Amino acid sequence: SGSMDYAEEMDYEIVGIDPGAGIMGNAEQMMEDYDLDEWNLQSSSEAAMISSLEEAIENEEPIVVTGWSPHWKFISHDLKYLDDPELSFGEAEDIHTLVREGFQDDFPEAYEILDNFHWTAGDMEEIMYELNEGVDEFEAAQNWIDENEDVVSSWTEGVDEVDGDPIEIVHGQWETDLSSVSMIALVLEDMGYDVDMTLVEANHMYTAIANGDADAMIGSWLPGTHELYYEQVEDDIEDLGPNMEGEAALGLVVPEYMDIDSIEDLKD
Ligand code: PBE
Repeated sequence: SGSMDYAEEMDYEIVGIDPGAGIMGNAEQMMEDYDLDEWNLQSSSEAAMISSLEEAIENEEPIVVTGWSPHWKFISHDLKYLDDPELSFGEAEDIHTLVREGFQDDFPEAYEILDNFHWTAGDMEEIMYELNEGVDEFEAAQNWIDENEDVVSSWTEGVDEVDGDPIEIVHGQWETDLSSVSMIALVLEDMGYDVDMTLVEANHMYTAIANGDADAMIGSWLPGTHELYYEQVEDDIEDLGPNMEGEAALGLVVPEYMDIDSIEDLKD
């Protein structure tokens, strides 16, 4: 069959990202759910996944990657998610803001801003798109802030400025996180905070906040992607709820020109 040819052309390889990412756990579950015994999930990084994807597109070759939204790859390329009838990758998700216990007492103004912080996938993609164009993350984030003063002031209105208080935000290496964290760091710095952004592995974002080593994270993908990480620290953190609602998604992503529509089609 056609999909069998694809499988051989792809060496039965699904191109993943960093091993600690939640989506890699979903992808392993997916391989069990669909009995894809012959397939391998190749771990790499977001950057390596993107270059494999772009190389395949260049040559109109088949490729299957672990992909997610919001992400600029859907703006720059004609891509589709494969249907996932077993819901191995879950359904549409929210992205939550989490803070450490005691953060509100120590930094009430920052707490209020983070509690108010709420935006859309379209907003995040505006920053991501510029990152992809080679714009520095802080410049891209500042451009978004300048164009969305009304949104930003709805988070900061009535909140007092502070004088250099230090805040540490932990984040993952994905461009999704880089875009949002650069933006919120600039907003908090404009309010007088001294913000430190620390890049860590996905599970360490959660433990850092639970043990008080870090103050906040704004990239908690729930209820599915980070479920295991979240459950382990749930009682030791404060969840400020979604900063983006129902617009985050993940799954297997392929170029539009591929003649398959469902993960089940990889099985043949
Ligand atoms: N992601 C992007 C991350 C969360 C944000 C979907 C690649 C993951 O843990 O899988």
